Amino acid sequence: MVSRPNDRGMLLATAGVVFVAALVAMASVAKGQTQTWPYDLTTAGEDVFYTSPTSVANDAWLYDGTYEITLLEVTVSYQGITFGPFDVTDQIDPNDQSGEDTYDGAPPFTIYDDHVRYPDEPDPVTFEADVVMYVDADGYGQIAITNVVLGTAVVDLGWPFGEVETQVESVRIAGTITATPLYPGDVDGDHDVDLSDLSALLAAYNTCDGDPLYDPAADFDASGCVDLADLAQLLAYYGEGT
Ligand SMILES: [Ca+2]
Ligand SMILES: [Ca+2]
Ligand SMILES: [Ca+2]
Repeated sequence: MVSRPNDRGMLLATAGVVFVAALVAMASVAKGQTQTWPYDLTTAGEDVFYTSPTSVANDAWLYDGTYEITLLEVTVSYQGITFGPFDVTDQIDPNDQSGEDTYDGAPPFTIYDDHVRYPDEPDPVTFEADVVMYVDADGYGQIAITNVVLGTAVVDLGWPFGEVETQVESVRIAGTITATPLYPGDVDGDHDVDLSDLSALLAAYNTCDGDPLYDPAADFDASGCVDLADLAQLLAYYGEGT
């Protein structure tokens, strides 16, 4: 007996392929309000923590998250005298200085989680710590810098000391974290993907910009037409937020 794939199965199989492309360009996905959290933390060897003063909506099923380090400063000591702060921002590996990605909701989700060591082994350590940046379940941005090790750094202190090995006394790190809630598949903007959204998309199905029934809210990838790519995205997220 030959089994024949039904139409729905075919559609979903096709949708799965198109979905990958749809994810790449979610140009007109419903978005919540972006939260931008500036942080400015200094450690003299102790663990330091940051909690954002505001929260991002925690009901989304996808988030755009970024982090950026805009300032890295160190103070050092030599023979009991403190020097600095020295701006060493330009010594951050560009790959570590900023990052952007999308994260599955609902929160919590982690934006950055790494064991930082500068410089790399086997050089003697200047700064070492576990750094975690995340959005907690309530939508607040959190940073934890723990297991801090302040080591030594060769610094040119000028006359009369010249270039000497100093002890790192404190490290200051400042920058921003941002989080934007995304509601892909939500046509009517009520933060779920249900039958109303499907109906709205189907009402605009196979229309393009200029057609009376074209609905830009259903054209998730902003391709100018409401088509299979958009339907695929809606189906991929169907039931979210309900
Ligand atoms: Ca909806
Ligand atoms: Ca709804
Ligand atoms: Ca489209």
